[in-house]
Amino acid sequence: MIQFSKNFLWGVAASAYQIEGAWNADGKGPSIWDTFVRQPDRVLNSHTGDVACDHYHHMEADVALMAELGLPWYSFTISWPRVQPRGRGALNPKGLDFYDRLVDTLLAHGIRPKATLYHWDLPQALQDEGGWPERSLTDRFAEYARVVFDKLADRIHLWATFNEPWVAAFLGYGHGIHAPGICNAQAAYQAAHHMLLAHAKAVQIFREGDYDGEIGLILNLNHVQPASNRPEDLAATERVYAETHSIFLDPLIHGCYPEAFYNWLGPHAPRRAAGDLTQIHGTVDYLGINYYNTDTVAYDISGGWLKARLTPYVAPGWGFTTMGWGINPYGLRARLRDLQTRYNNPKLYITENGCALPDQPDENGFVADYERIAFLRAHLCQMHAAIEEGANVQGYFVWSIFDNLEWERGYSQRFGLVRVNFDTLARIPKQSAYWYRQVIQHNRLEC
Ligand code: PNW
Repeated sequence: MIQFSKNFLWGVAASAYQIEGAWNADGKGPSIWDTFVRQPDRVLNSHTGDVACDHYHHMEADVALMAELGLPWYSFTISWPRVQPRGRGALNPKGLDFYDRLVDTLLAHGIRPKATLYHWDLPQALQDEGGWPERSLTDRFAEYARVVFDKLADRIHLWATFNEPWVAAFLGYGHGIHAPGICNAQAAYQAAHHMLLAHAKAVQIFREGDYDGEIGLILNLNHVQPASNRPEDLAATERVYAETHSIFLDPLIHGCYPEAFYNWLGPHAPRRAAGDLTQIHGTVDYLGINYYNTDTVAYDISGGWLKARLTPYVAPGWGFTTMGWGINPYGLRARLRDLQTRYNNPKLYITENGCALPDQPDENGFVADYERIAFLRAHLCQMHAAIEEGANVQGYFVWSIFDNLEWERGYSQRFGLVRVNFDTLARIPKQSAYWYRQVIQHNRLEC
């Protein structure tokens, strides 16, 4: 039996583009995802987020359902083009009002809000100016952050600037898998650097504005392990670690850049202005960690600019999720221990953890997802073991409350604790939702 501390935060997470729908309602401007999903063959089955779960129009009922499921915290993200349709200047009062009502509805149901400013849906108008490789976007982001803080920070006290800047920069600008679909290594590193700088500017506004609460950054830190002890495999693993961890964590926490890695990258390394580092250093009150899977890394001369080949690692007795990701609960513990030793034991929240599985609904649409329960239980047990070993983890959020649009994979992946029928938009809690309610209620579980 493992027991969590009295103040441990329990919640669920979702993101704007993946659930809201209402893509052009009430004055919302287009985002790079609205553009991307309309281009041929970018998204599986040409699925779009035009409707998604239509959370925008079901918000009140959705919050009532969260309350029924006993959820103390809800982590959502704000769509920049809903608030500021062109990414600068004029605000869209109806867009801001949606988040205002969401926060009030959550609080009225006794659910605490956690908000993220950027989960990949950049206003298209800013992409037309060059997108994240353009340094001027850092000031646009800071302006947007101030607007949102002014409206909502009286009631939201837990903030994140960016969700997974690695994904936004590298899948968006480096590999072209996500919007805006650009393949340019230098652009990706430049975008990542600008996201860090934009983060720092927003945090400065938050701190100087004397808003009450914590602000941090969310990173996807999957576990990576070398395929062997051969020096070339160790070096390849270190490069993957550098791209996913060090380029963000070294400046944020140690106040330095991973220079050896940037030298190795040569022309792909980002341009940095004097003073950027000072501005970025020390700008997280906490780190959000999204953990899903583990990869084994081998040196491979054909392995892209990192010269690395990643193979999913599956822990003994486990298998793959429908994403093709290897399940490895021990990887979560290893990640947390690594942050403890390499990055001064920062305050952490697990801001996403969960799995996409081949859910089989019965004739009533009910899913008895015991595999998802096993996945979540095992990860909670490993997280708890890391806490016992000294990792400073203060909360945990399941990805996700609802089945939703899994980006380039469309609706083919089901991550929810609640099943969504995308024809009728009916929501039906799965077995895992009831299991999670019990865990939260008792604040403990059997490992
Ligand atoms: C995260 N990768 O995405 C996101 O924050 C969510 O929006 C998403 O639905 C969830 O995880 C499940 O995929 C990731 O390629 C996407 O390493 C891709 C990667 C990692 C995280």
